[in-house]
Amino acid sequence: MRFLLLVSLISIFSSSALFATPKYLESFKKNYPDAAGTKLAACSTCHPVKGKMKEQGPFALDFKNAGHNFAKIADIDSDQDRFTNFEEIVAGTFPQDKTDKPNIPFLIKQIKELKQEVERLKTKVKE
Ligand SMILES: [Ca+2]
Repeated sequence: MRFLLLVSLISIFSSSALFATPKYLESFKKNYPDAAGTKLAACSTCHPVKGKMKEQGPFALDFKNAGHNFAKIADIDSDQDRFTNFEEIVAGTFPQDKTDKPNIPFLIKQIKELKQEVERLKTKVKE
């Protein structure tokens, strides 16, 4: 009985899926700190089917194919909804769900604020 329990525990803890998800979720939060407190900072951003962690959505597959590098998939539209993954994450919508899209006026406002911040930083660098 103890042997079976030990074998089960080894099997569970050696599963790469079990360890991979929290590691990549932490990486996601570091790459997108503003998304840390949103619905996107959850397993469902990469695993859209609840309870089926082995199933990966298009965002997760692009992330995997890009060597687990979020920067490399920022300009990709993983779910084919005409918004890049970066735009979706900034807007707080799922980059793996084509029915969940950014609100255009919100996105335009965010882009204007980012451009103003870039100009402010450029001015500061020149000083
Ligand atoms: Ca989407």
